[in-house]
Amino acid sequence: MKRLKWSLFLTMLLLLVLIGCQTKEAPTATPSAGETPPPTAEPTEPELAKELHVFNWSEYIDPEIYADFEAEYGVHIVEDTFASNEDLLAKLQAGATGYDIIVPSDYMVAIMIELNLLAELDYNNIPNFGNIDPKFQDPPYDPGNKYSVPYQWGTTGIGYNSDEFDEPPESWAYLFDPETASQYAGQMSMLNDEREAIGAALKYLGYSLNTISEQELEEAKQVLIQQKEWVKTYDSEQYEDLIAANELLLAHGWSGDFFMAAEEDERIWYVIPQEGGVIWADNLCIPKSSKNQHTAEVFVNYLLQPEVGAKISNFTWYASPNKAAEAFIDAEILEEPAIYPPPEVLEKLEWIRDVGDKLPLYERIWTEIKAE
Ligand code: N2P
Repeated sequence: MKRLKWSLFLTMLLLLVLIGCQTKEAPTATPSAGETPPPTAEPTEPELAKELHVFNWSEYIDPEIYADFEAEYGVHIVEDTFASNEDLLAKLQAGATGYDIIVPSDYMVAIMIELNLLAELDYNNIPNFGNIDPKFQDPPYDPGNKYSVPYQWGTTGIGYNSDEFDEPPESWAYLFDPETASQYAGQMSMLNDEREAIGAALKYLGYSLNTISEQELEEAKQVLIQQKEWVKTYDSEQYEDLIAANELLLAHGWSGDFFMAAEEDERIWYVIPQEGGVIWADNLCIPKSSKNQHTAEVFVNYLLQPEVGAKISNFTWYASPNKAAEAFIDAEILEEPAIYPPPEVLEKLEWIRDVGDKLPLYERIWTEIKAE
């Protein structure tokens, strides 16, 4: 009898435990029922933040990825956008603390490391880092990838309305040479970006876009001031739409933005000037001020899955540093030489570098150009 009572008690206890389990919220760190778990290893720490704040360039991720991540992990993503590395830095330096993920370019990663603004990454939470092409690992701007994971890479050149050109505008002269550029007066735009705009003028003059020569920078300044007469707008976020709207014929801009717009309007195309342009890589970083470093790392690891990496490039039309993603990236993108340039073109491209204590020279020139 005693034994019967005891086993009845145990059965009740078991039932209670089972009921308790069912009413408890589904754990957020595991895929929901019915979904196939991602193929690669998952970080194991349990507690995830409810919300993650991403500070990104505009139109730089397929919004479905945020929704998919939320469905799988229960973490809602809030995105805010910036238009230049300098804007991003200014925001952080002004004390913006709410961001968990930011996307600075190469040279800006170096500056932010120097300024102690970035958190060191815990790679135990980012096992998918191994998917990154070794060519993009251990970059000079962040040796050992202590603070940054490459996100997308691309080039800076000239986008145009191909209906209006017999030949592609394959030279910076289309933007700067008085005889050529004046034909497009009021129909061209320049990136609203200090290093990019000054860099383009330096390239046109045959100089390095990282020059620290005051003489060369002064020449670049004169070229940009003269060009103001023909420039309709300095813009980094909608130049491709302005071509589509027939407001611009030429725009200084980033490769993928034009190709993305070309999906809707096939007149739009992009060319890397023969004098050479800029090659850049944007990176996922976690500001030191983030209170959700673990969740941010889980998100970075999520983005590094092959299919997710491909989904990013299939949306942005930028090249991926994720080697494992290539199997899922559209052939149209992988085979486009203006997105994945051949070696002889790559050779002519230059990275923007941190110019250290010469930066105020660039800043002063940019302010003077804009103030003219
Ligand atoms: C995306 C802008 C790409 C960022 N719209 C260039 N670093």
